[in-house]
Amino acid sequence: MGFRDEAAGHFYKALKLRPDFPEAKENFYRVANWLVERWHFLMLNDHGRNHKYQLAIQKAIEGGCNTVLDIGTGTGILGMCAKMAGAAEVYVCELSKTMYELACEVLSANGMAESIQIVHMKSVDMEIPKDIPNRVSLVVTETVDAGLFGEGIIESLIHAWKHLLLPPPNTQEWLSNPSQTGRVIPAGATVFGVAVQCHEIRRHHRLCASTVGGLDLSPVGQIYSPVSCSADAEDSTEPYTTERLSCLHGGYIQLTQPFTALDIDFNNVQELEGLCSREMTLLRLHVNQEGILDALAVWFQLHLDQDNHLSTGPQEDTCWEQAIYPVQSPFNTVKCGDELLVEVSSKDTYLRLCCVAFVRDGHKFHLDNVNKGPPKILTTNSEADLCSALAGLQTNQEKPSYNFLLECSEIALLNNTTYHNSSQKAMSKLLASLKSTRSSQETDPAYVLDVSEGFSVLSMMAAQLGLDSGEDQQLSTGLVKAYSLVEKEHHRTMLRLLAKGNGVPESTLEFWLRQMEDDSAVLQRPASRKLWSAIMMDCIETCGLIRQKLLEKATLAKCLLEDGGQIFPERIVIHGMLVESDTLLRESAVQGTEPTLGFNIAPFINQFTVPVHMFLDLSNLECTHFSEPVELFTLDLMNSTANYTNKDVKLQVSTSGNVTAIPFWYQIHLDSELSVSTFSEDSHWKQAAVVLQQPLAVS
Ligand code: 44T
Repeated sequence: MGFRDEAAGHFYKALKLRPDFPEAKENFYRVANWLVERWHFLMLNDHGRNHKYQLAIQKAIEGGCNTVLDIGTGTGILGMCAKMAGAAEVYVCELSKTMYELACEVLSANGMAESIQIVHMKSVDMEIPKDIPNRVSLVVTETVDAGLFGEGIIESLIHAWKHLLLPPPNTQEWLSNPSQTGRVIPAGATVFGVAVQCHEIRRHHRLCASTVGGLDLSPVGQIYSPVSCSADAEDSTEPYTTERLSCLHGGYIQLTQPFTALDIDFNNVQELEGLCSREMTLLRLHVNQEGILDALAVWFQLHLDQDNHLSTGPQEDTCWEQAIYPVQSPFNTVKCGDELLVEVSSKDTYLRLCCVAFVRDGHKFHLDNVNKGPPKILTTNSEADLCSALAGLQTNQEKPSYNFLLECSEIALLNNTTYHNSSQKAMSKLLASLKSTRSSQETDPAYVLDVSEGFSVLSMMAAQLGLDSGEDQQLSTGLVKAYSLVEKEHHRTMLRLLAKGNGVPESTLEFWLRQMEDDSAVLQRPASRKLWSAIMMDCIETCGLIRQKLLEKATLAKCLLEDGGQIFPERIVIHGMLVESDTLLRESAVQGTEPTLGFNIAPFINQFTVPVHMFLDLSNLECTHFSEPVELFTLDLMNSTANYTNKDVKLQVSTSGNVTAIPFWYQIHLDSELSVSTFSEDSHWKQAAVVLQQPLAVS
């Protein structure tokens, strides 16, 4: 519900009461991941970056800036740099409660609690003299994300120039008092971009297959990801995701030369204001490589001062990710010699890059802009939208066109053909076996329940299988009656459209409300003496962890199965291996015993170390393997009463070195023959890893 601090507090208490209680531990880790984002560790471990900021700050203070405000201080590091460099007055502000409290501890531990004044607020709410006594001569800040402006640096700096900073040199105010000038570190930035083809990006933002598990997907129309490049100012959606391009599975191909998208001077308030008010600029890019236009990738150079620069480029050896602006237009094959038209704008918090058209042989082809004009996107629970979509279904219009917004992970799920095709096979085997054991007079359909927590078409797939195998066509419901717990109204609409388009009668699929208070009530098919023929569960979360309460649910599900009925999957085998990975270490804790830029920070932020990493892409993790993958554990969903407390696994070490982590993933056994891995080419699941508290030397 968003009450993260409170949640963390309660889980922490629970953990204090019973340190080995696994649910409390897991929940605490999950919130700790939000409270202190993992990039804090990356940044503090990035000595190159820390050192350049330190040099720039020292130089500014030696050059006469002696009052300093650090906006978004995090652990307090830049503020402490300023104090050490000799600034007379240092103020720091931080809007996150957890980070503010952490910074207070760090300042005390470094003996600067008295000499640095810290406020828990957003810089744009600060006033003089309420929050700081006077205007300052230097603002330092690293409130930049992969897309540069996403943390609100433009708004913060406009406000700072108007209310918190001394005037810049060569202005009216300055002329009246030339000894007092203000400036900002970083002084400015240059933003670069490149158009790329990248399958890994594509499969998270657009549908790549026309059928999955035997279902024709075309009846749902266009599917879009929420990451949209619309240049509309009112649009508040995030226009980009982030990726480390150099680490993307399958790599990427540049379709253009890298180009400069924007140059911005943070010391020029008119320029900052101009950025927010001005219309977009149109860039023309020359395509020099034929390919599929999947995204624009964006990075930047941060000019701390004239001598010190930081780059977040894909070639750079840093912790930075690049901003990815996916191109979602259905027409997206570009050829050498084409010209791409890209709109660059920044009216709200975000820098937006939008591929609007390409020019080929003198003809201009517009790339569909998702958020402009019709067709309409169905994303909300708006009754009106849904009614009109369904009404469109009833009439025999030629080809009604709908747009649906799905999460990136939901799109990747639909693109996971292996998973759906295997599930279809497993289901069809079960239906065949049920049919052979049932008496011929029996007319009841097979009852199939899909308890997936997110979007799922498995119920539809089962319903369609019922039709295919049903020679007995007078049965209006087919041989399968499917129930889905899919909750979101637009998901349901999509399933209804799929049903209609795939010839599945409406009565064959039913939706159920998930009842919050009582799980057991959900699973009990009301008013029926019959039991479930199949219960389908999505056991693994996209992040790579097993769903909470999985075995409890499986136990319950088992009791509600008819004779010969089945839970899908029947079994999950957890695989893992021993590795050494510096990347994982750098993301989990401040490393080494050396103080960070001479400051004592590590012990404080490291309290938020979480030993389990989620959302990993193992196929691209830089690491040394010390063993083959081995089976660690089996969860038997058809016999969930087995005892799962502890197990030792012996494995053979293949190389000498220090084991620092154990990545793990799952083989999902749908039945005794069919299985899919969560660590495969088209997996929509990410992987996870346990990072050891101490490296383990092996030989
Ligand atoms: N992410 C970069 C770092 N704040 C962004 O609460 C870098 C992205 C990144 N406080 C991969 C790697 C990396 N007033 O604690 C945060 C935040 C705070 C403010 C007061 C304000 N106006 C603001 C704005 C932000 O500043 C801190 C840092 S901001 C984010 C840094 C390794 N992908």
